[in-house]
Amino acid sequence: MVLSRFFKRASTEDQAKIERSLEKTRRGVFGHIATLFQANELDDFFWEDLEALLIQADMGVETTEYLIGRLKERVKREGIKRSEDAYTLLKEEMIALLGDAPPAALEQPRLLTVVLVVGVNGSGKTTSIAKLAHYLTQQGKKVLLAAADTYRAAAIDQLRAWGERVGVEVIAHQPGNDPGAVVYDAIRAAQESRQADVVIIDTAGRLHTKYNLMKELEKIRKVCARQVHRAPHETYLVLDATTGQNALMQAKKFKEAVDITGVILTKLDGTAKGGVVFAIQRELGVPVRFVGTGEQVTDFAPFDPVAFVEGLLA
Ligand SMILES: Nc1nc2c(ncn2[C@@H]2O[C@H](COP(=O)(O)OP(=O)(O)O)[C@@H](O)[C@H]2O)c(=O)[nH]1
Ligand SMILES: [Mg+2]
Repeated sequence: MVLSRFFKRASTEDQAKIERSLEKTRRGVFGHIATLFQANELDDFFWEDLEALLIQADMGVETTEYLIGRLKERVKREGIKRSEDAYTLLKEEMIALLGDAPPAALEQPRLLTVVLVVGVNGSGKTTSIAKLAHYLTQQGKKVLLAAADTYRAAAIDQLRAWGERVGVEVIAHQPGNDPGAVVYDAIRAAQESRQADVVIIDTAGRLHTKYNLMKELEKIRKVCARQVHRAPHETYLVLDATTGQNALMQAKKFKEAVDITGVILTKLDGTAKGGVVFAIQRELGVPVRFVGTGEQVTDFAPFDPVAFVEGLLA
């Protein structure tokens, strides 16, 4: 595919993980899309069916209309008459929708990188933090985790358990303590005794009181910025792919409260849809940076637009 050369690709192994995790949706709604392109005239019925299927795939109305507009324009310009000839265009335009993300701050060399992770409970935040820690450890980085979800003792214990499993130290306080104080200690430890390269901060996921959430995240961000130049360098929002358009709503709310730099989209393996990725990128302008492809710690990959689209549309 022509477009693919413009993107930094994930490793072959990670590409395979992404494609494998999309089996459900490849056999589901995106399978229907592939079938639609097999032998059809590019008439009004075709475009209506395509629109309905894309919306069903969680792409959202706005993004669907944009994509169909682009396709129609190219079909006309390139004089394409049959749907099978438009299939490659569909893939190209879908990749283009995902492809213009700026380089990740996580990739840039820095003395200490601080990553703040936010998202509602159950989205896969703690699991993703463990996976990200493992991923970075594999790259030779020293990682430290900060248990700044101090509201529930179980949340601290869960992070500790993951820390042990992936061999990464967890800085934690007693339940109920100030999250800012945990972050302060974690960053200090990273800079001084532990000499870590990356600190990843787990936060509470309560969304029902936006004001409190905003205040708490703002405080954590201030603690980060005071200790490390321009920290947090990344603020990742964790979204559950199986919640579809609801994930998009959550993302909008979080974006109002905090400056999100990227999305970790979990449970790709559990969705029969997957189109929400396009809506997140287009409607929020926030790139998907990593995806969760299963429950194991290695079921995690940097997002790869080409592998993603190839996984949806075989
Ligand atoms: N299948 C699947 N399950 C996941 C994935 N990521 C997280 N989970 C599961 O989602 C549930 C909630 O995860 P957790 O990390 O505790 O969510 P948190 O409340 O946001 O911290 C757990 O049962 C995880 O095993 C994923 O990529 N795929
Ligand atoms: Mg958690």
